[in-house]
Amino acid sequence: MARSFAETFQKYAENDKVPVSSLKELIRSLFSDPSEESVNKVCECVTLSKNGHLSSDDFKLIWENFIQVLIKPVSAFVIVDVQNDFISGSLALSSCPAKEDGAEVVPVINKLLDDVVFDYVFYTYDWHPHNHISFHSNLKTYKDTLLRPTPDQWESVCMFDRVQFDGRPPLEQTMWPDHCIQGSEGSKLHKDLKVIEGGLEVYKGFNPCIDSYSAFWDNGEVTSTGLLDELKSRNVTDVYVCGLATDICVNFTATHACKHNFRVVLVEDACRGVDLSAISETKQKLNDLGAIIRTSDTIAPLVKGEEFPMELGLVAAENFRRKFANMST
Ligand code: VGL
Ligand code: ZN
Repeated sequence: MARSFAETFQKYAENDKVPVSSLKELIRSLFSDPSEESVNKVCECVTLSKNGHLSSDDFKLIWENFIQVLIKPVSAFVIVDVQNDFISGSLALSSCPAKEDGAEVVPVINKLLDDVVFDYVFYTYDWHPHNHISFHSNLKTYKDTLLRPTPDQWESVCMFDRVQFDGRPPLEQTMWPDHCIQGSEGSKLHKDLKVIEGGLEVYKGFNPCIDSYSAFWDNGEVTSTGLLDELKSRNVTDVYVCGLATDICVNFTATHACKHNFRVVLVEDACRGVDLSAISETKQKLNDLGAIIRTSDTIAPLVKGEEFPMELGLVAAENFRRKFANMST
């Protein structure tokens, strides 16, 4: 496909205007295996439901705010919680129901860091104070804020049980073993994980009173970690998510990335999780939110803007519509 505005405009314009039917043809040619329904959807979004012909200015807007996103995406690789405690420590995934080995993500992530030029790389840390509310060992301290079970029943709560704490908002909380205590050996990244120069760090779960599975927001969606601002200020369009655990922190992080309208790719072989059915539910839900699930050997052409999956095209098109919706009236 032509990679400049002038060339593309010339190719599709008739008398200095691009017929919407030709734009549709362009859209159809961009994507691999597009359904007519998605082509129409993309077309409606970027033409703001205009019919007939697009002026050079109309087409330039589409070029700069839609086609450019596809061919020059700005990527962030978000490596979630590849910390010792989830691999060999107190919350090792190998002792969780799915019996997965968290260490297996390390060579996969390292190879991606070697082979693929992401614009930005983020390393997230689960980063709890010793008095964190998610630790079963601290339940006595927080028992008076229990809603379910009642405070007098706190001693019957077992490790991995789900309880509910009062708060704004009231929140469900799984009781975990002590893990990822700030500065401890268990909180360190796996020793073989490649830490690249210029990599950015994100800390979460540092407030003793609220857990934070997502690298964007705490579980009450009240306090931000700063990741969203870091991505926005760098004009990131595409977020690649991997790490531990697929069905918990990777799940919440990727979900928030979708909800903040990033184009999201879950790198599935660079993730390991807690529970097999929760892992497959996570993938289904992310797919429903417009994310794509890919293996690490298929990432490079996406990052380079050489392959355009329709699902990500639809997200870019919706973002276009949101940005310029007021211009159609
Ligand atoms: C996580 C449980 C508790 C995770 C963090 O990183 O997936 N899981 N805290
Ligand atoms: Zn945690």
